[in-house]
Amino acid sequence: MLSAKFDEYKILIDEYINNYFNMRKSDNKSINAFIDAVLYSYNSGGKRIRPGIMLMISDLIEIEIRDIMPFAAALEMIHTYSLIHDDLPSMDDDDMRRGKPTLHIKYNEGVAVLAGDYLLNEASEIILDDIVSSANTMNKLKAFKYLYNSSGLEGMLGGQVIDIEDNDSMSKSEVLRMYEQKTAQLFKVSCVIPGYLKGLENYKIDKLEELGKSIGMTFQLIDDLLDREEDEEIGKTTVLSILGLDETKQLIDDYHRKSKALLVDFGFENSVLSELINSLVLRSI
Ligand code: GRG
Repeated sequence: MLSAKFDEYKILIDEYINNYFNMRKSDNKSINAFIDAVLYSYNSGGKRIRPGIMLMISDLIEIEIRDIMPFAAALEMIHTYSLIHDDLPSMDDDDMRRGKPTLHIKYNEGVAVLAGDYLLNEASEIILDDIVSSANTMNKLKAFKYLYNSSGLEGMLGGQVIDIEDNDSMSKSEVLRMYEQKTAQLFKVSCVIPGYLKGLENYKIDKLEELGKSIGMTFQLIDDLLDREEDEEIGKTTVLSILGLDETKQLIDDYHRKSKALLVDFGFENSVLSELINSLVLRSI
């Protein structure tokens, strides 16, 4: 069980995003119905791990909540868009997510495609609105660039491009690279953006990036362990199918140890972030 502090972060994020989208409603019924569809997807039970980590690190290095919130919201918007598009018939073709009908099932494919586009668009607008009206412009622009680089071809989107290819013949390093792009890159964003906003030196940014990678890889490898039977049935190539159970567990252990060592480096070992990393490994959240 995570401490109540994580729930407080979740509540902050959810209030902020719901408020943001509700403010976008107008006197146009179709637009309002579309925003409700986006909110259906957003409010369908996500864990908010990525923005949660961002807020935890911000607290630890003393970033004001009002400065980090647009970035935390943008990150969760991009994550939500990726899940909506990933569920589409042309991608993973999933009817259910988080125990509820996916957006294209509840509404239709057109709404789901546009909802993903809209979330990606809004993620940049929410940050730009903040940048034009606040100080610390250069650090915020660096953070903005990092977010979009991470969600694009060199990050999540590129990982998805590789994943939808016929990937039967992938080597261990190729699958790990694909995981790093598709999953770990957004965890790097969670860790690195507070560092940019604080104006930390490059070597500390690099360490935060390593921390994000270790958390993200741990998260994805455990996801593979949990989905093992299902993936075997459909013959999906994963790290497990390439490395086998023992080596995958060893890899999880290595990444977990690495993230704990990095937490010690930063003096974050007795934090809610440390609890979160442990509970990811135990999958108790
Ligand atoms: C469509 C450009 C594009 C990319 C999609 C992230 C992704 C790429 C697809 C999602 C499918 C998937 C299994 C990704 C691996 C990462 C993962 C396990 C995502 C689910 O993250 P959680 O558990 O989701 O944090 P919740 O439901 O808690 O928000």
